[in-house]
Amino acid sequence: MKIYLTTPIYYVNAYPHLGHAYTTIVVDVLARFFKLKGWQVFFLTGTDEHGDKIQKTAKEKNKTPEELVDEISLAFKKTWDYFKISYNYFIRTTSSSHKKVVQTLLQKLYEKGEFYLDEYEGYYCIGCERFLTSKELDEKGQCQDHKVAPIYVKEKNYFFNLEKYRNWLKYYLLHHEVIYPEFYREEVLNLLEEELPPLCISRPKSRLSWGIELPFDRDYVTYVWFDALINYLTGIGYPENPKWKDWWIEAHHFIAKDILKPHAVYWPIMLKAMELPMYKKLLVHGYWLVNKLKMSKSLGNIVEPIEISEKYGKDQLRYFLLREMAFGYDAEFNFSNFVQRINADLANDYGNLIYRSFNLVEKYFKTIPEASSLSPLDEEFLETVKKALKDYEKYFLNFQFHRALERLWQAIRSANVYIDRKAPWELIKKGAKEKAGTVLKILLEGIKSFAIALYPVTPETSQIILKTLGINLNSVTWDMVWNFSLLSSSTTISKGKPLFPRIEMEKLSHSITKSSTT
Ligand code: ME8
Repeated sequence: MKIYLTTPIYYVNAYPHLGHAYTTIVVDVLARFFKLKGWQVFFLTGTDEHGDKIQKTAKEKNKTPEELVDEISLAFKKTWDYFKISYNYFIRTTSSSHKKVVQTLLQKLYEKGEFYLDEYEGYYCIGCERFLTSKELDEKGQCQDHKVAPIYVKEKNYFFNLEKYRNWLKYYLLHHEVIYPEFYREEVLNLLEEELPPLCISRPKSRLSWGIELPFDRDYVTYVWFDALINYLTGIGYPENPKWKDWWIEAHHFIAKDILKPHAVYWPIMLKAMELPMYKKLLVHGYWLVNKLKMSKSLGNIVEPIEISEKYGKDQLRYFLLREMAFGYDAEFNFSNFVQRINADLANDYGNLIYRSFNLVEKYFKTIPEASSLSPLDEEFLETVKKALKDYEKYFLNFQFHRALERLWQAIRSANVYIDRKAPWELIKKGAKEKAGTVLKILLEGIKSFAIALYPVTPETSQIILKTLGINLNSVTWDMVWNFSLLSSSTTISKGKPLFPRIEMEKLSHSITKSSTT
């Protein structure tokens, strides 16, 4: 089995914030999950480096566009490397390989007669890097996402007739489950009820020089979205690498709802016009909000992902992001939610289970005990864990991460109930050491299954847990979650330090910063 996973390529006009980290972490979690399941994974991320927005920011910062894009692209790469994001390739749209692909495809479309020259006037939002329709403006006539009035632009440009493909796209989306969650598909189908305005695919060099030159008219550069979307093809070696198509038909694009239209309307139509197959899925999540407003560089209410991870842990942040946001919907980021989740789920439920199980084994057995015959309560507990793991897997395959984690936590909590009901420390006091050993062996097997299942979400702590249990991460596969007689009795257990220390409320200092722009 193969899967091709992509994040958006992020604009390099500002440093990465928690919103970017969320999409990238979600894709990383899935890449790790599918690899555990033995799938071949190609994971692409990168930076979007052309366009008005970049040229404008460079000017404001007294830098050349080249200086700005090199600096911020590196900051994105460093951030993903800090989070040990398992991407296969980091694409930059200023690379010569990407420029070549864009120009080849533009030439092809031009020769097919897909572009025409026309005079255009309209309202352009630099934040969105696209013309907005009147319906997309708020009551003050401003862009709803960026809260600024779009600028009026009138110029001669090349256009692409989207309308020609509207009925094809409508039919395609109605008959294929491409967009998830479903309500975004509905949103796109609604959009397709009305005539699509032509897409302006060029910018005159006299106004914008920072872009890829149109191969058929050197007075123009390519519209940044036309350039950016093509990264998904360049990233898998299109057209030279013969394997590109095998990956392409398995393409899963992860985005937030801000860029639904370019991905669900422009991109499918571009592919159709280029006579290339459609991608497989578009997975759309909501916004991280701060006080009900979208976290964004333009609004200056951003949370720094590295800063928060340095303070509270990378796995803690990954868990929080995946557990707190219902994929598709908006979620509010605030420190009280963050601390509550970490303390309740990670420190109390999961961390305590591990610490006390390891502690009891270290104290009374030193090595992993053997299980003797299982009681109905032991069997029942293992059954609970198996069922939760089945659901966890199912929810993961449906991209419902918060549900998956919620379900797994039911099993983690029942492990805590099981240990309390069985009270192995009492059994030892009563001289029933063999029975106590069985309980602890079952618990350690359960913990092993939790650690494997959670490896995609909390890779660093899972690795520590599995190492303590004598399992080498490189040999781990998803199927091991079902095996409850996996652990070797020759493994010596040492309890180590608590993996998820409680966060004390009074120590809390929050890091919502004013602005992330350079
Ligand atoms: O749009 N909540 O780049 P971009 C959740 N270059 N996710 C968020 C977020 C928030 N508050 N803020 C940002 C672009 N994101 C184009 C994409 S792709 C061919 C070109 C994430 O830097 C989310 O993934 O504005 C969103 O779609 C993306 O960052 C936008 O990043």
